[in-house]
Amino acid sequence: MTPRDVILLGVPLDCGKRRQGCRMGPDAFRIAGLAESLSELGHRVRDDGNVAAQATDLPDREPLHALGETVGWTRAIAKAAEDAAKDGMPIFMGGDHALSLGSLAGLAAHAQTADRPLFVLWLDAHADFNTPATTESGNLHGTPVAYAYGCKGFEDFPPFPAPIPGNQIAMIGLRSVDPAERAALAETGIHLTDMRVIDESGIKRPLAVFLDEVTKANGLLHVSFDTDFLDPQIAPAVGTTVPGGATMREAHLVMELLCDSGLVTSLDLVELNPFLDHAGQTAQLMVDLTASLMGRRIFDRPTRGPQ
Ligand code: 4U7
Ligand code: MN
Ligand code: MN
Ligand code: MN
Repeated sequence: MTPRDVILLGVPLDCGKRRQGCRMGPDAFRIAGLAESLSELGHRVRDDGNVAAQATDLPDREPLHALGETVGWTRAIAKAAEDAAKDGMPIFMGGDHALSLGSLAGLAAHAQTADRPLFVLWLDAHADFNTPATTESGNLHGTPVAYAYGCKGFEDFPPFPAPIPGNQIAMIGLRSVDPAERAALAETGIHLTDMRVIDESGIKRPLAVFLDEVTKANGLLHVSFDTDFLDPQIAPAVGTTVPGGATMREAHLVMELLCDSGLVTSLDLVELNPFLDHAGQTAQLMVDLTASLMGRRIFDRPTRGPQ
């Protein structure tokens, strides 16, 4: 893999749901050696420290959990994301998945300036396609894709710079989708790969189809990696575990195919809750998978796509 300018951004955001602990994520990723693993692969790595929350005077509103705080984070992260994307490949070390309200907004603004379409690969057990109007839990970590797609209901948030069309979004790993999300997704053209498809025909094909579209459109590709994409048996440090997730081998293959494609321009690592981890096992696994995405391999093989 061609050496990249990697910019690590810690985002100790924990307000996207009620259960606390994800704010310890950035330090867990650091302690598990993310920067060192990427440097060893030949990348130029810069750790910009942690993004700071931005204050807002927006009042909270039932049933939404921590609306004001989440909107503040969204502004701060969007600014940091847009700036970092100019300099290289940002990796956002979360933090829960509300982080992506900000990373997607900043990257969409960057893509607009760069005059390239932004594609999003959502690796997650969940669709995160609720809106502040449809969410039953009130947890805003379940909403970032709806925000990026341009759904109604986000009036308290900064307007999304350039909403992302459904055919530029792919979700892989789905196994917990709320009824309102299912209804809303049906109209969108978002590429949906649930665990049944993966069980019946493997994880490679849906990914390859999507990556071909990114290539054809000369798109930017943001990968949003929710730790709960993985099966809880290998990744226990997650608040919202759903059984039946991606195996080590499936996840590893996804990372290797993404690496071969040479298409990934930014990455979220989210929903790791170190408070629930067993001796750093999940943090280490996320770091190892990121290293595979960034070029670590067993043997060199001929690769496909631009490098
Ligand atoms: B995550 C949920 F109801 N859909 O909205 C909700 F099942 O970032 C879960 O993917 C959201 O972990 C999960 O609260 C958000 C629920
Ligand atoms: Mn999830
Ligand atoms: Mn998620
Ligand atoms: Mn979760």
